[in-house]
Amino acid sequence: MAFTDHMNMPARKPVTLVGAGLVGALLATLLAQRGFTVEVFERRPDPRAHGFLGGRSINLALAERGLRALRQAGLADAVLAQAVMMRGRMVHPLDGATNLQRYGVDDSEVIRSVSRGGLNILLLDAAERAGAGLHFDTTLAGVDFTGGTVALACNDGATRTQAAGLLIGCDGAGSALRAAMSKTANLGERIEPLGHGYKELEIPPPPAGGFAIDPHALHIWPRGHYMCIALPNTEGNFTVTLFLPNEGAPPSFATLTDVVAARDFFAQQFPDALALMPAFEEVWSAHPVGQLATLYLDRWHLDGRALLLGDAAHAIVPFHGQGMNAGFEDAAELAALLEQQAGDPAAAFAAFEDRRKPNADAIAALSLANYIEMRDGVADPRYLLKRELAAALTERAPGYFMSRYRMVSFTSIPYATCIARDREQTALMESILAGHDTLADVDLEAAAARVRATLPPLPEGA
Ligand code: FAD
Ligand code: E1W
Repeated sequence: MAFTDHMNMPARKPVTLVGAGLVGALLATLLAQRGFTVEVFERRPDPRAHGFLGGRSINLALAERGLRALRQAGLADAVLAQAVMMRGRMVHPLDGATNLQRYGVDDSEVIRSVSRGGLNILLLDAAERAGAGLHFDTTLAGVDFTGGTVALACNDGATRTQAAGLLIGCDGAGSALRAAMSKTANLGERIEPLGHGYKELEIPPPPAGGFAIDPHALHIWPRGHYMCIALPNTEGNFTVTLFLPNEGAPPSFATLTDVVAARDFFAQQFPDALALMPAFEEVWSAHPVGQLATLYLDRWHLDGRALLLGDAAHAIVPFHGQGMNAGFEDAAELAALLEQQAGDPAAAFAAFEDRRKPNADAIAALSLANYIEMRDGVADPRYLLKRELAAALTERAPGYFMSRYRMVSFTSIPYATCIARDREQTALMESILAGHDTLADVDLEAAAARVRATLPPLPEGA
């Protein structure tokens, strides 16, 4: 039961948050800003004191959904000040003839490259300013759901037990809270490995300064069953990521048995990128191969006791650059629900799962599909024709036609709605293109009129 009488506010249970990564630090900020008591426990040392130890991708693409959540915390401008704008994808075919494909209609529709470490530090500072208590070098080791306590292991080897508040897990794909919850209830956990891994490399700034390649693009080297991408950093370097099958016919990580084979592979397939990586051997040898998988759960919460969000609830493959964005959307939604239903966390958790789960499933599917689309590079003529028509309809029927990429990246239309809307638009485009091999003999004004007559206006969030 929710009370609105402020003199009789229901006691707000203190929040015990596990994980001070990107999602945990933002959620801590949003909750503390709303007056919640928040204690955060993070396994790693404080990156502000020890230098950032983050693994995985060094740079991340931030899109509208993530930015919107940051705006709610009052942090958007500070983040944008340390981000690099990316206008589109720069495709690098093997013959070296690059071309920039714009993401949006103009520079209001761009994504941003941000440093994971820098963003984490900014968010930790914000959480502390808002009043959250941050405890580093502290690992969640177990939960007693009956007694309502958590076991915390400190780096010095000591373990302490303390009362668990409202337990919220932002502890990533390998979530310890999820493991603890699974001992009490069946969460329906399913992990689907992609079978492909990734290796992070680097293009440093040229000796004369500046950037070695266009800084205002996400670079993609599509090669069929695998690809490289590069995201710019404010310091002039690029984080390059190779995505490649783990096993099987060459090339795969299994067949790149040593750094000589790796250089050989790059010389054959990514000669322009290799030419910009003077320390290729060192970097290749220093960085492990990361694994990619999709995590599905049937349940994200245990009544009003514990809840998972971000990667802990729905880790996805990175090919749409939406994992952090989705996690930030989670954090904003949860903060709003907990504020509205402060006296009834079980109801807030259930509402959160109801609203977010269909959208988590949707972005998981979109991200898997985007790997195929990205690495294929040269698309078939039918696909190109559809893209051409989509561009024409975007111009002629704004408010009614928006490509799936733009809906995902530049709006807050729920991910599941993006898929449904895209299906309707695609069916209509196929009908418009029936019997045509080129746009030359398609009446584009009539096509746009048909779009406006057939489809409802774009949904809320656009
Ligand atoms: P994490 O960032 O994993 O944070 C979890 C935190 O919990 C960590 O700090 C960890 O130390 C801590 N922790 C773990 N266990 C415990 C414990 N037992 N006790 C206490 N603390 C614990 N997303 C995008 O939006 N855009 C991109 O461009 C993008 N690119 C990506 C590229 C790659 C190669 C990969 C792998 C992912 C990419 N992502 C991207 C996804 C993004 O990295 C994740 O979705 C995001 O980091 C999830 O944040 P999180 O806070 O949920 O989890
Ligand atoms: C983005 C790791 C990563 C991050 C991304 C994207 C991609 C491919 C990858 C998807 C995209 C930004 N994408 N780019 N161009 N078309 N789709 O938009 O974040 Cl691999």
